[in-house]
This record gives sequence, C-alpha cells and structure tokens, in this order.
Amino acid sequence: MFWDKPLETIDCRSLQILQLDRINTALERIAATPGYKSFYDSKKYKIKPLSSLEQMKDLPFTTKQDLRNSYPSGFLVTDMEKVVRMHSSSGTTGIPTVIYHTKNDIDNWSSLIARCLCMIGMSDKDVFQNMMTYGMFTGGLGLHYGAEKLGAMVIPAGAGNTERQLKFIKDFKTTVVHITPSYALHVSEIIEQRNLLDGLSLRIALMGAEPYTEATRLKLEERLRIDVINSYGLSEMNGPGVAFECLEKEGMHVWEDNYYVEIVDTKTGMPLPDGEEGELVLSAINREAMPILRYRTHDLAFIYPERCACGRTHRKISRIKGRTDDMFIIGGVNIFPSQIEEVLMKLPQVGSNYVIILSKKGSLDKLSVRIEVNPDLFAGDLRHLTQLKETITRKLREEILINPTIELVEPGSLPPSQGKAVRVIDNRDKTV
Ligand code: DLL
Repeated sequence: MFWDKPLETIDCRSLQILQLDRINTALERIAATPGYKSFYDSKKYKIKPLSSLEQMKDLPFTTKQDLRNSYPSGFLVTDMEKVVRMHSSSGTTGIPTVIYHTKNDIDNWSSLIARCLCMIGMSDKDVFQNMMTYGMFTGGLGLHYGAEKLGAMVIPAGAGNTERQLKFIKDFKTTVVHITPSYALHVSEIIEQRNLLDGLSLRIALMGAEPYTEATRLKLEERLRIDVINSYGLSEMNGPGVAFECLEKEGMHVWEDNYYVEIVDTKTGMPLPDGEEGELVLSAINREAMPILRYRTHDLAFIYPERCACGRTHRKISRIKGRTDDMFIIGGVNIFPSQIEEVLMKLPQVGSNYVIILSKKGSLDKLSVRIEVNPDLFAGDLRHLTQLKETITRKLREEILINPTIELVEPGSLPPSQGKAVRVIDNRDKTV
C-alpha cells in the first residue's frame, strides 16, 4: 500500500531534479543566515547554487561536533517564532545537539512516518503501542505523530514497566509495537515463559534505534510469530522515518525526496558506488527550520544497486553493520559487536541478553562474553552447558579470529535493556 504513490514511485530523473531544487533552496537559505554561513566560510566553501548533484561531493561534511559548536541556537535558518518543537540528543557524552522544527517540518516528518507505516500494511484499523521513550528522544513523538496521521489508535506507553506493557498489549489488543530490539528480546522472553502469545493480537514490531542482526530478527519473529520491520533514523535527520523496510524485508528505503544519501569511504571521505560498504552520509534537504547537508552518521552500510520489487524507486540501504566508533580492536583484529550477536542469536539455547567485556591481562587484550542461556541447561546434566560453551567459543573464534572467554548465566542475570542496550563494556584502562 502507498501513502503517496506518485512520490514513492517517482522516476529517477524527476527525483534528481527535485533533489537539486531542494538542495539549492537549502543552500540559499543557509547563505542568508550569517551564523550558518560562517560555518561554510570557516571551511573555505563559497556557497553557490549547484548545477548538478555531482557537485554535492564538493560540499564540506557536517559533523556532530559542528552541531555542538552551534549550541544552543543551532543551525537555524528561520525565525525562532516559526519553531514549534525541538529535539535534542541525550548529551551523555558532552554538549547535546539540538534540532528545531517548524510546523511544516513536523507535518512533513509525520507524513514520512505515515508513508513508512502504510508501506508495511498498517492502517487505521491498527492499535499501535509505542514502547519507545517519549521526551527528547525522537522514537517517542516521531512515531506517535505519524501513526496518528495514519489514523491508527496510538497507545503512548513509552519504554519500560514491562508488566504494564503486557497488560496494554493484551487488554487493548495491540497489533503493532514500536520497540528497541534489545527491549523486544526481554519482553518476548517473558511472553514465551508465561505462554501468553496465544491470547495476543500482535502482528508487527517496528524495530530500530540500535543495531541488531538478521539472526536477532529471525529469533524474535519466531518467538512472537510476527513480522519484524527494520527502521533507521537519527535525531540530526529528524529521527525515525529516514529509512524503513518494505515487506520485501531486504534493505530499508531511504526517502530520497527528503534525504540525499551517500556512502563514503571512511578514510578518504570520497563517495563510493552503490553496492560498496562505507559510512552513510545524509542530507536533510527538505527541512524548513534546519537543513543539514552531508552529515557524517558514522553508521556503516551499503546502498542496494538493484531496484526493489515493491515498486518504490527510492534506493535502499542495508542493515547497519555498526557504528565506526563502536568497532573495537582486540589483538589487532577489528571487531563489530554485530559479528558476535549474529553468532549468538543463531543458537537456540542462547537467551535474550549478552554483554561483551573487554579487559587487559598484562599487555594482552582479553575479550569475554557473558551470555544468558536457556534455564533448563542449569538443571540436570551440566555436560550440556560445557558443550554449549565449547560450541560458542569455537563459532566465535571462527568469526572473529580470536579466542573469547565465555560465561554462561541464567536468564535475568544481566541488567535488562529498556531502550538502547549497552553491549560493550571496555575495562581495558581499568584492568592490568
Ligand atoms: O535512534 C532515532 C530512531 C528512533 C531510529 C526510533 C529508529 C527508531 P538517535 O538517538 O539520534 O536516533 O540515534 C541514532 O542510532 O546513528 C545509529 O547508530 C543507531 N540506529 C538507529 N536506527 C538503527 C537501526 C534514533 N535500525 C543512531 N539499525 C544511528 C542500526 C540504528 N542502528
């Protein structure tokens, strides 16, 4: 189903004309805003209209630090009176980044979300429980407004309070949930343990805001007998609604009429052709309050070179492999947490939670993984536990080429996640 068929199936040439026009409008408004223009001056870039999209690669990148430097007024190109909402990053690692929205921006963002939801067959008949944090985090209000626009019945549950979530899912016959994958693993485990599934009407879970692997998707789909749909976004580009899977479930359509998408080489910053993996660089080209051009996301992905069978012409990005800054190096080997997750979640005995701990023994780096496993393994013959430990060690060694220390623990031993999970604890500077 389409929310806006002409735009979703727009031909390549018309899309490029639209993009160029929107980028040039954004540049014009930036040039007219001294605070924002000075950013380009400092990069020695003289703003002028682009004659083709080819010239996008000459624009300097924008980084999180650039946004922080502009705190609190932000790269705002409208009068503050026209702003109706702001969102901000958590700011746990320094000055927060602030994004402002006009009424048109909010309307537009809501339509993009409605487009995503319509694409996966949601309608006004659905009961939508938003189990993501409300407030500054965009997973709350962002999805909320889009789902309302679609006409679904929205339950603004927010994250956490699992007992209440389960009661709502049952009593209001929730059909679609929006949840982080790590919280979904936790909630689904409880549903399974208590045998609640048959009494529920769940059919779809929209999942994003943190990386997860295909094996995790399959585990959750099997446990809950639902479709899990991948959703990608970041606060700097509004939040959710940047890229979303269609029912083909292979890659996420980037709404290219609103976002100009590039994949660049992480070292050289040069654009890479479709099909090659690199860092995702995004431009919000249709934002009234705060256009942002060539934002370095630090997320690793590739663009699918082929057209999608669903009929939409907007290109698709792959599942995010991880963030460039999430990668850790152990004994000279580059490792992404997703490589470990993929191995673990393929094993049926593995439960819902795990944590990777990095430490130092003498001058050597050590990698340990603490994993919650099926409680039956702790009863009766402990050989099964030993065997599982050996299997996990071997499979991980094959994948990441180093020898991990594995610790198997009972479900509930690790702190459950309600939002974005902390998967890696790096104690290397605290251990000897
Ligand atoms: O996480 C926005 C969002 C909310 C997306 C709800 C999807 C659903 P931030 O807090 O700014 O915004 O974090 C953005 O989260 O750069 C990625 O590293 C990561 N991320 C988001 N979605 C996915 C996903 C929201 N589907 C950062 N897969 C991004 C992998 C994701 N990583």
